[in-house]
Amino acid sequence: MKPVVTVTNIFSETALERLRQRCHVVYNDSGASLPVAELKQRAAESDAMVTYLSDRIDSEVLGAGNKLKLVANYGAGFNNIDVARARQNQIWVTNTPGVLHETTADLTWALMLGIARAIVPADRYTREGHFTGWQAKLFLGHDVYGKTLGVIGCGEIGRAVARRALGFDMKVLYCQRNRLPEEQEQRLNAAFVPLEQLLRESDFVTLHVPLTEETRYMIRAEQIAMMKPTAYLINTARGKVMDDRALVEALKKGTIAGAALDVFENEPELTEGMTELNNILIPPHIGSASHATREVMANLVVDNVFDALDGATPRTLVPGWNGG
Ligand code: 8YV
Repeated sequence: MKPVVTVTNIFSETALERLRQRCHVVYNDSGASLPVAELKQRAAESDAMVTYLSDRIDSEVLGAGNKLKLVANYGAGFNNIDVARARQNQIWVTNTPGVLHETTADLTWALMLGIARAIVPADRYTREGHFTGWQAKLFLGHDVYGKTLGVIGCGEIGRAVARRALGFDMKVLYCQRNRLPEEQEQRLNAAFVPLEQLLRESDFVTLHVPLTEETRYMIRAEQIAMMKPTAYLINTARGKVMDDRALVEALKKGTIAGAALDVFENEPELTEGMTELNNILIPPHIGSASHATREVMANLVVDNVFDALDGATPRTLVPGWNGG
């Protein structure tokens, strides 16, 4: 009998084809997330599950997984999964590190440039037929080149963002729990500073921490108030790292110049007042959404599934699973 693999949301066709050669695949291609009862049912009947950030794989779901060997999350973040419980139940948990950081860094830069140069409102202005001739003060923005970039969380994605700043001749500040090795700091020309200093001195503050108990709501009204009135805040990490209501208030009052969020505190819901603001960009969580990256992510997910079905340790276990 073929092992059963549930894929809970839209997946790559080529990766699905690979899975189907060895497994019986139960595929939810509806575009909507599975309700909890269905996740439990799928956990009970599957040998492996391919899951997404929108699936809450909690102790109840994991508890139902009698023969479940692996939860393979499609994404670098895995805050949707109760990893401690999975480990207790001897269910492997994997994510997709090492393959989406460059694409997410590209999006972060698109957002920085887009918000600083008012690309979206300027585009709308032209489309709506308001462009009647060149004007010296039309959509004046702020420079990115030569400014100070503050990177909060200098893991793979944060470092890829910082590396791009070299080409923009920016001063880079970073903060995180542990300092980077000196050689990496030098290569990025980045200075390790306390959070407060980073917030006070940066023109662009960009968030790249995972969502953990330590980082939950690390950016609130108090932290936003430390930023320069001309500064921009970018979040391509996780919504709950920030208090979005405090951000909306700050943008209304002009405490900071603008923000760009690819992720939201109560995703997919938006915080009240957000869509009325002109100084915010709000794409729908597309950090890793390039054709090539999504293919590589999906194939890494399948590699992990095959590892587990072969009885080997999956190649990209999440850090917390084996105590790392
Ligand atoms: C994923 C992400 O596409 O990698 C992550 O953590 O947020 C995205 O790249 C998303 O998690 C879908 O599961």
